[in-house]
Amino acid sequence: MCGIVGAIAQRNVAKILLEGLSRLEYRGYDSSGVAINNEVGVRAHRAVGKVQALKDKFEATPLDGKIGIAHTRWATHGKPTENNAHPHFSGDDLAIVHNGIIENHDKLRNQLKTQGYVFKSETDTEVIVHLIHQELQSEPDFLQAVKNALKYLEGAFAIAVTLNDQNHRLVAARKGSPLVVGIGIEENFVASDQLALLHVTDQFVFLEEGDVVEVTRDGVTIFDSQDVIQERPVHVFNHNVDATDKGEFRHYMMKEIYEQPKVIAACLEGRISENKVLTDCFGADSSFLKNVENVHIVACGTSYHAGMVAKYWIEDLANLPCTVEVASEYRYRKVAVPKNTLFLTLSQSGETADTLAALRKAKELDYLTSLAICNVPSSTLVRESALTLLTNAGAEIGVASTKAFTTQLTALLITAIAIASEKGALSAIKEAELVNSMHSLPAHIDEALKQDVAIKKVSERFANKHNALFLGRGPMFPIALEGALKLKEISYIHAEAYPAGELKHGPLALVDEDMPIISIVPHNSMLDKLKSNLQEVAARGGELYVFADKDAELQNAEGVIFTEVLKVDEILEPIVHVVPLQLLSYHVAVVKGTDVDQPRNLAKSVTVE
Ligand code: HGA
Repeated sequence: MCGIVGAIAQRNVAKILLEGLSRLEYRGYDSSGVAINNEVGVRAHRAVGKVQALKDKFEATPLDGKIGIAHTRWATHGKPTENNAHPHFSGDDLAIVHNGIIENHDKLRNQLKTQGYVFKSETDTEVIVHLIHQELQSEPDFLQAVKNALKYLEGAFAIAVTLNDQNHRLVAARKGSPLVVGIGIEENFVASDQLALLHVTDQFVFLEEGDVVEVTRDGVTIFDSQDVIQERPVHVFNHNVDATDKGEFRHYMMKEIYEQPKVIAACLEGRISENKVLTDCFGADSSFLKNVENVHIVACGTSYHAGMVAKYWIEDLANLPCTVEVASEYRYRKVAVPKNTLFLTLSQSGETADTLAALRKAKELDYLTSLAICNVPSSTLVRESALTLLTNAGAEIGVASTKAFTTQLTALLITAIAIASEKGALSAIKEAELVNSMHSLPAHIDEALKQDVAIKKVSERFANKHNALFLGRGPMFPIALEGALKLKEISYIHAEAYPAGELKHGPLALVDEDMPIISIVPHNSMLDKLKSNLQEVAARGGELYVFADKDAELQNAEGVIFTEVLKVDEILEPIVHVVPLQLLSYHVAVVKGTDVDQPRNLAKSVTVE
């Protein structure tokens, strides 16, 4: 989603801002812009499309100055046009960039219009800059004028603002959208996430809800939601230099698919011994594991699919009822909370707006405790949850989530086993068996990746397809959902997933020779049932793509395009068998020539509702 970068330095900030925007590209956006202040005034460039288009403008007409703000926009209010791209201005001197949605923008726009303000864009953002301008008419202090204006805003925002006769400071604020401060040497920065600033600093302060910050070259002053000055801890980011580098790979997505053995090992590290889950991985107080009687999982998108797999594990291993719900639904309904229910959220970024809102709602309800399974230690979700299990996947840049998903599954399996064990639902022998299996996960994924070439070949058959149907049973049904989501996200093929048993209740009507049906057929107790479902498809001329192990004896079945997958313990099947589907969607997207890492209309960290 939208990305913000702001900088104040003793050197020209143009390059810093443009590099920051490039580093935010992974979040998904449709246009970008920069405003830079100097003695002459504020000048801006804005461009639709890639950041490169903005860089081209800088090439043609360089801007320079020692303070500036920059933005990648993912349009929510108003089309992705140059006119709607940020920064937005009030008068000639006051500039703003904004991430979020101002919910009462209509009302504010009408009020401002009656006071003579002329709007140049269709964005909700423009009301903020005019409100600040209006405050400046009676409040000469820039910082105070921003604080005053924020009081009128409803909704979510992170903003950075500059005023040209105040070039010694920029003002930024956050409420509902992420913002970090980067601390440099005689230069300081703000950005939507720390990745945007790793080229200039490794020291960060994470702003809290309601914070307003004044950033000068020499320091940073943070005011909390009560307008009290706060010292917040400085975190040193121990980043992996490779995180924003594609290495030998053509796309981040492929790099991240191939990182899975390594990051799953990192996710398991310190969480399991030879034959047990180490319950202190949830923090000092793991008493919830014994006391939990129900689990509510709330998440969005791919994380929601991970939650759906976990439901099978939690009910099967721990014999506890578990519900899984998308956060945007959960947050707006009346929820009945049974006694001793664990509230479990899943989010790669930990900044997903709906998931955060769901957590805040849950904290008002009578839950046992809240646990976040998340990839970003400094995220709002982690900071606001009582307990955390980090997935340790490292920075995920590709919009289509891959390694974040398989590490979430790994963390969820750890959680399910820990609960089952502490509740006495799992014998020590069974726990040892499961944990032993988990130790072989990285090696299994390595093995699964060896099918890359075969899957690439299969993908060529999808070049002219417009639809696809994924089928799965049991915990492989959410994996079918995830396979369909991956395919639609990056190749724009309309894809749906069904529990295989639902086929004849509707989707069978779609099956003809143009409809590819993709099915992962693990060698488990559902094999024979699934084989019957596949017969139903074959009988209607559907093109069947089957991913199964040798023993499933489907390699020579009529009308079947067979890809062999590894035979693994049943509990690991969802984690291992999603890999061929990730590879399939990747190669189909490459065949179709789409933008794999930044698919159209999508954003990585969904920080707006
Ligand atoms: N509402 C603003 C900013 C959108 C945003 O934050 N997207 O992530 C706009 O539409 O310009």
